[in-house]
Amino acid sequence: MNIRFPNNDFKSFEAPMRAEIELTGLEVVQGKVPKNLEGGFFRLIGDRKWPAFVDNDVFMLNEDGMASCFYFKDGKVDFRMRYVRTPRFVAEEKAGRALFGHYRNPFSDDPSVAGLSRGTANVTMLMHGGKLLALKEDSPAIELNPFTLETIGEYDWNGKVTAKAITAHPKIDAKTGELVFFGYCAAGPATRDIAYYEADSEGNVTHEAWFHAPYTCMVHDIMVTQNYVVFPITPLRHELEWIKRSEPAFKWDPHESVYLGVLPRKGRGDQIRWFKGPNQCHGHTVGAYDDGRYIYADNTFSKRSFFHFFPNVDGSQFKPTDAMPYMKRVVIDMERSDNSFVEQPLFEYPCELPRIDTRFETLPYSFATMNLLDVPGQERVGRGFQWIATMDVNGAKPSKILYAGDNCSIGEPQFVPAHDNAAEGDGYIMTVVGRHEQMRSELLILDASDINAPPVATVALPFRLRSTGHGYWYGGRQLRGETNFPGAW
Ligand code: V55
Ligand code: FE
Repeated sequence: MNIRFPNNDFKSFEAPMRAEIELTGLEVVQGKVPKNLEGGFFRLIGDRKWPAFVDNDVFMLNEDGMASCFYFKDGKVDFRMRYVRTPRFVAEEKAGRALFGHYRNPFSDDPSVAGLSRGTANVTMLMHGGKLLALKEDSPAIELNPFTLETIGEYDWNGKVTAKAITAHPKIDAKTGELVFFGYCAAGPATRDIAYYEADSEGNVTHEAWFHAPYTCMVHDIMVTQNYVVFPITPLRHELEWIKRSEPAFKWDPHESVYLGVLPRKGRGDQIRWFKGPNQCHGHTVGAYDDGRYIYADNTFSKRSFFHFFPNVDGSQFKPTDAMPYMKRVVIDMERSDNSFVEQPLFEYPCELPRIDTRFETLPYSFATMNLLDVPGQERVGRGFQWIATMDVNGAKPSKILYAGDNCSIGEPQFVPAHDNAAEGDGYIMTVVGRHEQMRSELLILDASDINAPPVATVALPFRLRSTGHGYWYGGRQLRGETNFPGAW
């Protein structure tokens, strides 16, 4: 068989790497790596090992997960990158070709893999309860060794998690160290069932609740506060009939409403309250908190789905600019009886991949970072983002924007505190820059208070890393399972 990737986005800087890498002692080409940083900056990269056997694959969501990590100790940085051995990867490796077909469509698979998990483990890497998990919202979690990135296998919290799929965006309660997580399509492909779980700071599941969404859709992220969990139901709809008819598994519905399902933390499924709002698409959560009565939940929203390859349900055309996400604050008044919510704009430019200082997850916060999609007067080239920004969601400090440079892409910023007791936003930003002309990538360590200052350190890789979504810093004590609280080491 001739191994050949189609000539679409799988080319040039974004061509699949298909190679696993172990490189100790990365070159620091500028500045100095702070000595007290001990831990790992993990990024889960999608990287297809075998070309698709179906046409028009939604390549960007359907690539094999490649776990990567920059390991920090004593001012030195090592790098490791390994495929996640999902059941799917193992089966395809044995066959020497792709066996799984279209994104989220089990009917398009080779009959030899019927019933096997379709998960690609390509979205986020979570460290909680001493376990490193590679997550993808359509399948069970996969446990990895946090130091070698070797795959241990599927993880179901000692049999306590029966949902067939687990979100890639759990939240860790910064006050209690509890893990708040869920699965949608939890009873199987395209089901309306959502399962909500909490685990204590040791990783033991302490709560489970099930309920039905108003309609089946992609539920990519959640908003979690000290007292509430908010599930965003957004009209990127998902129907079993479409899958059976070999149509796209997801379609944008321009007429359906957004529902925000609010449960008290550790509440029962029948306690869910649905707040309803106008048609738009929920992206990622920034941060969220509550004061007992009001829930403040900051998110990105676009007029329609960010994923341009998912068509409108009625076949109607849409404007590409409608897919541009903007950051907004949703305010839910739990004492209001009409089940509506209000929204306030938070930032002027289109942006995605928002993050916060994770020591403030579920708590009142100010500092946020993100990638920008567009800055007036500049053109976006290539696949990756070209800017990162820092901002104060309360407007107390001016926002800052860093341009990665011509022919460069820049990844999701990750805040790392300067030390465990540092004030909110006092520390570093780690982000990977792709230098497309040189076909190489660099890890930038920036001063979080001034991302435009010369980097604290620039760590060079002698190869390129493909653009990816999410990256997470876990300190050394977290990696060793000694704590679940985020910190510098
Ligand atoms: C997202 C990413 C996915 C996916 C569903 O960013 C949603 C959103 C890379 O895979 O399967
Ligand atoms: Fe995401």
